[in-house]
Amino acid sequence: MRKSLALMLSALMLSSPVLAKNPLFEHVFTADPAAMVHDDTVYLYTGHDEAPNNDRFFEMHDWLLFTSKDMQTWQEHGPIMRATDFKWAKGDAWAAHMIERNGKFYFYTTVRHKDDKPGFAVGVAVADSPYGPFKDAIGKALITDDMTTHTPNDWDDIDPAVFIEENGDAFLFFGNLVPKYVKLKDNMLELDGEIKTLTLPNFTEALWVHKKDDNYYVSYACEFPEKICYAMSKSIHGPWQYKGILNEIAGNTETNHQSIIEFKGKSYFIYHTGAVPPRDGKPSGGRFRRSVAVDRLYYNEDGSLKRVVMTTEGIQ
Ligand code: FUB
Repeated sequence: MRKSLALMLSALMLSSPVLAKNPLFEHVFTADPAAMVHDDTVYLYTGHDEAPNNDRFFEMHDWLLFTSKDMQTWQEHGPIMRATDFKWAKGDAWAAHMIERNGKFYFYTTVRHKDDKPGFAVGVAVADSPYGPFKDAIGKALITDDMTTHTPNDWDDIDPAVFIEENGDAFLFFGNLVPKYVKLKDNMLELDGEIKTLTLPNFTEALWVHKKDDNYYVSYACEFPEKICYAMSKSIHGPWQYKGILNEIAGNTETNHQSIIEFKGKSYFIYHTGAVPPRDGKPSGGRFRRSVAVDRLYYNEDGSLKRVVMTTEGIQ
């Protein structure tokens, strides 16, 4: 029943395909890309900026899904979930991460918790299909602000990113100003041990962990306005060797947030900018009206990363 609903949803494509260029989409504001490769398809989950202008703060209620089989045409599927689908959450559908394990799709995401556990929290939703329907997997937050005390800020436990080792060990990375990680139990729904910190220069937020050959990479938003920096290691537990800037300030927004994927033999860097120009009297992009973009990512022979060249043309 659930599977057929998912198939119906995937068949219900909201519009004709969007051809690639940067930013990818102009009819809707998208931020905090969380890309996943599954079954020859790129699933691009994004936050959804709905602020009426650029002079207040984020207004984000739900997460959107776009898919592509060639990185050049994108199909829009609409919202997969609202922040308030977590009954314990007040709202604020901030950055998320999707990962598949044993045929189930786990959506780890940032939301603002209700006042019994004030501050930002990490929740986890689960579905049998990457299209959903997603439901809160544990009926409570996985991480709450009171579980870490490294900063006085109530937004220091945001931006989850999950990495699964080849031996099946899964780790949840997250944090603002202080980067943290914790092992997950095999069920992906419980913490397995203490929350540890990483040492990463100029760390702000937006952790993303990936591995290529025998190198582990952690990339993250650094400084403010945010660039993307990265570090490398031979182990998921570090030590992490800082390698410098991977992507410069992305333009017309102080935040940045990246996904790194490998798809059909090529590597891609997916990020957001504030680069949508004013159109037909509609407000332009900016700090609270961001838009996702994609460019190629290239490795040097020693495994280090070449700095990303941001383009207007996107993936051709
Ligand atoms: O989109 C809201 C917040 O802005 C995200 O959680 C951060 O990564 C930054 O992009």
